[in-house]
Amino acid sequence: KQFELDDVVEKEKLEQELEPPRLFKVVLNNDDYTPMEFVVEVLTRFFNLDEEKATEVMLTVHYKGKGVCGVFTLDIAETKVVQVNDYARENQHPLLCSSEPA
Ligand code: NFA
Repeated sequence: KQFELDDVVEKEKLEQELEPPRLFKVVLNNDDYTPMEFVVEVLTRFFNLDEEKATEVMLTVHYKGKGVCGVFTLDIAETKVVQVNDYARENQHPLLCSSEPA
C-alpha cells in the first residue's frame, strides 16, 4: 500500500511539472435533414446536457451553422466525434460532428 501511495505522489509531482493538456471543442454542424428532436437526443445522450441546454445548443447549430457540444482532451474529443457520427449513421441521419482546437 505504501508503494501505491508513493506512486500516486510521484505521478502528481510529475503532472505539476507538465503543461496543461490541450483542449478540443467538439462541434455539431447544421444540415437540412436531421430532425431537431434527434439532435437534442444526441446532446443529452453523449454530452450529458439537460433538455433545456441541449435545446439551446441545437438551436445555435440550426441558426448559426455550428455549435459547441463540449470541450475535452484530444482522446475524449475523438471518441465523442466517432460515437456521435456512428450513432447518426445508424439512424440514417446526415448529422456531422467534428472537433477543433479550443
Ligand atoms: N436544421 C435541421 C432541421 O431544420 C435541425 C438541425 C439542428 C440539424 C442542428 C443538425 C443540427 N431539421
